[in-house]
Amino acid sequence: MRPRGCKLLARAARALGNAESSALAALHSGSSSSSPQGTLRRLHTSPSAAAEANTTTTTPTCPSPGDAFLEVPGGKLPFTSAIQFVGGSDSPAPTIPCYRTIDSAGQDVPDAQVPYPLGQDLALRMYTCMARLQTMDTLFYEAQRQGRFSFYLTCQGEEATNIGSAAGLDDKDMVFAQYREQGVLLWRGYTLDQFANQLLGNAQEPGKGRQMPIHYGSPELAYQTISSPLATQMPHAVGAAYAYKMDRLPQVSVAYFGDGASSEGDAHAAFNFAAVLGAPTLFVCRNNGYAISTPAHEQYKGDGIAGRGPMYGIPTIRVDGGDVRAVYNAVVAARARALGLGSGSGSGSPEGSSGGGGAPGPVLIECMSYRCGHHSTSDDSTRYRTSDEMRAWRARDPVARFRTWLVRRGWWDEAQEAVLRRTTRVQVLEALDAASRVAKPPLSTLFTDVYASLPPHLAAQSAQTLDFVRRHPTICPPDVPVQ
Ligand SMILES: Cc1ncc(C[n+]2csc(CCOP(=O)(O)OP(=O)(O)O)c2C)c(N)n1
Ligand SMILES: [Mg+2]
Repeated sequence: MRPRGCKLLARAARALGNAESSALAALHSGSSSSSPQGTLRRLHTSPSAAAEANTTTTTPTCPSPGDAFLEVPGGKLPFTSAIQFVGGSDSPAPTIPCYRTIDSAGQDVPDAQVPYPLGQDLALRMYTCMARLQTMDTLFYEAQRQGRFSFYLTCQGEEATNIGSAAGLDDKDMVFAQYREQGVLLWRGYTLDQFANQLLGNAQEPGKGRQMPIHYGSPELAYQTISSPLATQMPHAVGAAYAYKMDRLPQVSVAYFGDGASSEGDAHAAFNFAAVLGAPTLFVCRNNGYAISTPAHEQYKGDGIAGRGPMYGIPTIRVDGGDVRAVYNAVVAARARALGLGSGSGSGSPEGSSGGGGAPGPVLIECMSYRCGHHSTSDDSTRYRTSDEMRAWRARDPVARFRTWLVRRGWWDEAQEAVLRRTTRVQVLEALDAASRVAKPPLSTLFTDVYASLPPHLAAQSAQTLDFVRRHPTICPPDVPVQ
């Protein structure tokens, strides 16, 4: 633990109990000059007095055990005689560097650590999923603009973060996503029909249209339903991870969150609980530079989100979120760490321990990227950022970058690209058409599925609503059956 000045001493004094507390109080009142902790008293004197005291006070050569450290319930604190503030502009910590393995031209970064290399099959599976995700996002976005459903948001610019992280997980690891992680679902096998059904809120959608579009959820794919209020998923993820730990299950939970969500109190509570409980949660921050119109530099001081990890006692890594191989490697390594299987940075299979062992606990991964699209279909980002900035980032398209890497290896070519894009386009359009032909859930389902049987007050509300709609038939959209 590090000294944090007088405030901490005061807290420590309270924690230590009466005897030590009065001794510390004496220190601060200046009634003790013989103790080495007399140095603390000098913190409260003027600089010249302190200089004088320095010449007259003798430092004991062999301090008694109680004077070597300040022993507090949380550990041992070394003393200092200097007024030294840490952090902020007084002593900024060095910027945490960004781990990458493929450069912006799609070439291997020389000497990059790649403990979990991508074989051809895995690399191609990851790439096709990224490209399908990009095409799906583009078409769903356009369909929303045509008025076919009410809301959409893309993850353009963050495809590598979505797919690299999803591929690094075990498919049973419980995902608590924010909302811009549709690639994780796609990776796990959520079909285009399921996406389209959810977006249109039809009767085939398990949520029966009671959630906004993009609020996907799938128990079969270990993907908790999206919750609109930011960061609420983060403490839930910690709870799930703690349950895994208590049940001795070899799973982690994954909390995805944005740079904006990280300002919520829930994010801080989640970090602290996870660290203290040793809960195997992977905190995957998608730092895409914006929280709607709020740029990252107005969101936080300090070294981004990664800078917070060590303060909570959480092993942390910052990754180039546009480099899918870097994200994958970081997540596989982090998963091993979280499960107490060692440092995770050694060689080995994703499932295997890299040796060493250790206590389970959370890991924080900050993926640096850029939100290439508008926040959502309700936003126009040209109002708050320049077209030059957007153009520069779109030129760094993570999908194109990985494609170049694959082409260099002879694993992919233009003809394959054209087929993939064309078939995905057809499949997305077919899924949209099919979903549009499915009836909407009956209005009566508005009241079901919370209780096993409808309690009297909800039964009364249901009857009243249905009666009202029958008397005013135009009030309900024509494609929504009443019963
Ligand atoms: C508690 C809460 N406050 C505000 C909002 C409104 N809101 C929705 S998305 C968003 C921005 C979130 O930004 P970030 O976490 O960086 O995610 P990104 O959209 O960039 O992926 C805000 C402020 C909300 N949904 N919940
Ligand atoms: Mg953001």
